[in-house]
Amino acid sequence: MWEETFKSHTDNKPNGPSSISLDFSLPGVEHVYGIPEHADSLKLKTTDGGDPYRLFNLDVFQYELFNPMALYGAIPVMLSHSAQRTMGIFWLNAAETWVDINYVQGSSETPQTDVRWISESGIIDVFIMLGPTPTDVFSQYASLTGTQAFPPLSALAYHQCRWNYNDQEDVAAVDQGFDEHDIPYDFIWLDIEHTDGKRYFTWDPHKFPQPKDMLQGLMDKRRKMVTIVDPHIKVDSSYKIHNEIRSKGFYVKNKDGGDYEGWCWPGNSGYPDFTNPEMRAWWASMFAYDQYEGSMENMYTWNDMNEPSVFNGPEVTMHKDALHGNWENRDLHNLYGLYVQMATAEGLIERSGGVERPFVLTRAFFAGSQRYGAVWTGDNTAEWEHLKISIPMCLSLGLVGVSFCGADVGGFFKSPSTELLVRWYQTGAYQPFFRAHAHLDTPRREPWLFGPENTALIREAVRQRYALLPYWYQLFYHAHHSGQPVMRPLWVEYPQDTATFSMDDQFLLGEDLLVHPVTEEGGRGVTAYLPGKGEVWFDVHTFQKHNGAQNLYIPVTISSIPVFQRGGSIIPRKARVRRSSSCMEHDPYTLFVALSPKRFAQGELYIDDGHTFNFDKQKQFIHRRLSFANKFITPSWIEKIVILGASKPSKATLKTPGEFFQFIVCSNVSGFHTQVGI
Ligand code: NBV
Repeated sequence: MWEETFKSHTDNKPNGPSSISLDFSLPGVEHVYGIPEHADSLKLKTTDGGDPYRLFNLDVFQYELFNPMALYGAIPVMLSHSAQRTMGIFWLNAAETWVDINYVQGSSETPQTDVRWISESGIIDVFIMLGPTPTDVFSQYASLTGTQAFPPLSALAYHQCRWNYNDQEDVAAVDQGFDEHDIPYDFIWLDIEHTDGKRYFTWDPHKFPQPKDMLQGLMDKRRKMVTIVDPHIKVDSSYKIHNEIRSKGFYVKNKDGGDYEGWCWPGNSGYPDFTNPEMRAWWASMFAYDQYEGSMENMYTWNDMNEPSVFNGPEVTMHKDALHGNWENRDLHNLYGLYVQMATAEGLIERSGGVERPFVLTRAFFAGSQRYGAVWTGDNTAEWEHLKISIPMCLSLGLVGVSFCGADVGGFFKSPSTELLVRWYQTGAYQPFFRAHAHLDTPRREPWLFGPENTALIREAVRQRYALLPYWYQLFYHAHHSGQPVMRPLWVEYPQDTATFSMDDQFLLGEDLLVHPVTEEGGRGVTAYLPGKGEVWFDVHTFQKHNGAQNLYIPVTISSIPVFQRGGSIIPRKARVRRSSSCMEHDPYTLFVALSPKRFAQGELYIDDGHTFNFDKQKQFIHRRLSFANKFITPSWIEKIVILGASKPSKATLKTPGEFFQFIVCSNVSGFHTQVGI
């Protein structure tokens, strides 16, 4: 009587029907967040009278917005926040899970939130993170599941993707296009069509006959490539990867003990059992340069379809009674994608002898996926509402450990209007993972195809990203080190300010930059909330100063990206934007010192080689605290440094030993005096 039938398949639930559940009451709480992945507001909604939020990794075609339906990833972690305390609940269960939320009036007029967790199988294994501050919750959760992998610096730059770049000539032409239009980019991506008949780890012999020449061409310009490697493997006895997996018994099995097979891009496919450590070790070894033919050091990886997607399976995924060793898919479904990315990242590390940091993008994820790379929000649509939802979707992920998140810039399905495309670049330039992507059936949309004015607007957005890379890198260093999110809701930094608790049209990068992108069609202005009573914020473009704790109306034009720097902070930038981030490696830094009302500022500078593990293993890095203290003002300044004995014009750098980096600020920007600050 408990059987479920899908088409010709019957799930007879050999272990019988089961489910587990637990209720939580959160007195004093009116705001809960997290449990990604859902295309919904940052503050989770009451589910009273509707469906609960569902956590079950699925390949969803054209997902709907403001909906608790399941998407590609699942992180069963909820945060609650009030002016008194931040707290977290980590429901460690990878089976299909549902979460009900009810905002109620508790006893004696105290607000209360009731939460019910229900999972189909497994045990109750719950961690309560007691905070009390947001920072505490982040580090408590990081102590359980690990922190964000520290990406190579270049992965924080701009990525150019589409389904598909057709052949080597196409790749060369797009690469050239960026140079001709003076737009920097670091990675060009190849989707499934680059393979020989959707056999991953191979190349189409006609379209990509010389992959190493292509990669070398990119390397000469200090650029990189990503190729897609999906986990469904073509059942084909002339395909080495399939033969090895089959002969080693590494495929997921069906309940009768045979290899589980399903329909996907290559046709009939097997699904490697990534939960098996031996399988993962073997998969990792396939990324060795002599195994993955045509690969080189500047080639990285994209794992798609790892929910896993099974076209003819129930809800386009794996049957729940498929077997991973003794475990049914039912018990660990939401973990499959994490293990795919884990094995792939291991492969990229191993191929370099453990020296280089990997970069792997995944669509499916679970708690802990942050340790293996980046996540994107899947197949969105070229519509304004999808641009808007990218903000709460990435904020929600950041709150539960996944800082390296982004949405397809421009929208995957359909074609964006030029205005939407420009606004999407402007927003994406200030989100952690910055990649343009488009569906196979959409017209081409490289940044120079919309007339010189729009090319200039996109160029400017991308250049702003490049100039700020030192700050992005520093934020990722912290996410890696202590689990603090890179992209933050305002309440994380202003936990007492109830006005910020539901905001999700603006966000902070670290604690010092506030971004309110324009996401409205025909937008003439945005109202940004600048938090912090007694604080000041500087418009990063005009240097105009504004007081905190106010709603500020900012008139905008199509070129505006409203961004503010907190008074009291120092932000490192690089002023010379070049072809790619690695071309900027040895360029000098410019420090933007935004003074607090007390004429004080502090910040940091983090520098390492940008791509190896030496920062960790050999402690090879520079990390300096910077401070500007205006305790004493002198009208004098250092006007000139005279170097005696130099034979040609020389560059002078002021260096001092010790903890503090000393610098000179000479600026006539409003609010600053020309002065020496040490
Ligand atoms: O590999 C093709 C696409 C890819 O471009 C997209 O980013 C993924 O989310 N993939 C899904 C499969 C086809 C989707 C219709």
